[in-house]
Amino acid sequence: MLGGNGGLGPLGDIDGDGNDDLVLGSYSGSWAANSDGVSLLFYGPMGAVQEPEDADAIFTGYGPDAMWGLGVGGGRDIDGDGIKDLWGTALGASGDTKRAGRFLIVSGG
Ligand SMILES: [Ca+2]
Ligand SMILES: [Ca+2]
Repeated sequence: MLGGNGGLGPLGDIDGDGNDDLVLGSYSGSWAANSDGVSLLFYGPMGAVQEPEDADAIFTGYGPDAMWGLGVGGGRDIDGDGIKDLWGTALGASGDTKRAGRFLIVSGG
């Protein structure tokens, strides 16, 4: 089960197939490995009910207590390649002891 803490973001058409896509983030709950966090990407078209197991891509691994998935979204071409991108925050990830956090961009396509 995904935790109740996280983001939900419409992406527009991130893979260029003409169907809108969706990203769901959660930084708590069993899918999020405690507070490491997880984001699930679903390519459209989608049914009325989407299970986490149905995700087309799962993003994890930004470190213990990274809280990846707290904020997720997309729908804009951030890197200028003409394809909409996905973004997310990992507030607890920093790679150092200051825990500065990271803003991550996943290129669409
Ligand atoms: Ca799409
Ligand atoms: Ca792009």
